[in-house]
Amino acid sequence: MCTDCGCAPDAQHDHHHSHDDGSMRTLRIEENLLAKNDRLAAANRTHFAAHGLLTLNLVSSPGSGKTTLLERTLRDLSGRIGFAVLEGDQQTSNDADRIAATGVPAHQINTGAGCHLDAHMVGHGVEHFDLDATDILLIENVGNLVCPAAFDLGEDAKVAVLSVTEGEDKPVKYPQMFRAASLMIINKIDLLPYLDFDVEKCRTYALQVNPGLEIIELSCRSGAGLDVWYAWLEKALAQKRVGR
Ligand SMILES: Nc1nc2c(ncn2[C@@H]2O[C@H](COP(=O)(O)OP(=O)(O)O)[C@@H](O)[C@H]2O)c(=O)[nH]1
Ligand SMILES: [Mg+2]
Repeated sequence: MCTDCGCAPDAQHDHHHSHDDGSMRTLRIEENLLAKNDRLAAANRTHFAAHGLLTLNLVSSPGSGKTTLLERTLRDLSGRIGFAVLEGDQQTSNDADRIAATGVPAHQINTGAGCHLDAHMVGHGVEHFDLDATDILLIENVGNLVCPAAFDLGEDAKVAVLSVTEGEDKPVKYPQMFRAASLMIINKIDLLPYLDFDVEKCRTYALQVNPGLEIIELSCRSGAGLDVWYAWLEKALAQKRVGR
């Protein structure tokens, strides 16, 4: 179990320790923590729905290109879609500064020792935005393929970003994250000629853990595939508007 955040333990871990009183107590605290988060996430979802927001939670390991993808997206689309961005990192406001440079409202949340954003942080984070002027709320989670999978923030969908420098086996090594995601973006495809990353194998692994997963290959550097990502965003926003 992750002692830092109390994220969902695996069944094997439970079994090994379920006879130990201390571990049972830890497990209960962890269940309470997740139940509390789920309640706050539900409140966020209601709040976001009242403002007609499409909310996406971007998750990945550090360095996959989440902030770069957001920068490109905002530069290309913010003329006709209202965005707001919440940035999660343990320390620094580097990413919020990068987003603010595009002219889009951005707010940084520093989690300190924490390895993920939670619904409470996000609920307060959006107090910095005019949600009536916002169509899409983008949340960049703390770089980590484990804990953010367990914490619902009230988003419509998780978008997992995997860069080709990370190896094609990550979806099967970190299945909870790729199971929780609706879309997987394979980023940095401009680097494919220099690597032995097998895109087809990556797709197969990802669909093995989540058969309904949508997959987009792109490069924030060359711009290849960005049109497909933009079309995905526009479609998700249109579906959200129909549901209003
Ligand atoms: N070659 C290449 N580098 C990229 C691409 N996207 C992002 N990067 C680089 O990857 C590094 C990490 O990007 P960043 O957006 O900070 O990742 P984050 O930690 O997921 O937010 C930076 O040096 C980016 O310039 C890409 O498509 N191709
Ligand atoms: Mg970042």
